[in-house]
Amino acid sequence: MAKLQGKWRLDSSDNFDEYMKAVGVGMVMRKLGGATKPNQEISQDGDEWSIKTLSTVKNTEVKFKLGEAFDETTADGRKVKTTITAEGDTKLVQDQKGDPDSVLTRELTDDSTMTMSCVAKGVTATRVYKRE
Ligand code: DKA
Repeated sequence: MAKLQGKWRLDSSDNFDEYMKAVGVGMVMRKLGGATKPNQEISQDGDEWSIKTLSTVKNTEVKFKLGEAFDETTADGRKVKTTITAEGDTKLVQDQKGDPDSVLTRELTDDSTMTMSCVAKGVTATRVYKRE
């Protein structure tokens, strides 16, 4: 059982507007994206994983097996080819190939904290989630 499983709520966010600009999100969506505090629900059933992200902007869900590429549509509508891998039982790395490429990393930094980094075009946003 991966330790990242469970329900998380955004607690703080740094440089997310710059990240959204880097991936091409327009101004109106950036305002909405910057204001909302998403919930994430991470679950695992055997080798089937799911990450649901619920926010006032859009609800998304990715269902995947570790290491197997799948088609993802991001909350802002980009179509990307995504592969998610685990590092130990405390880190998930979501590698999105698209225009542009981006990597979203979720890491358990203590029992009640998941730190997410969003990287594209050399720009990094850091988003801290707390366990609900
Ligand atoms: C998160 O889940 C952020 C994931 C990146 C989303 C891409 C841009 C969304 C624009 C509304 O905390």
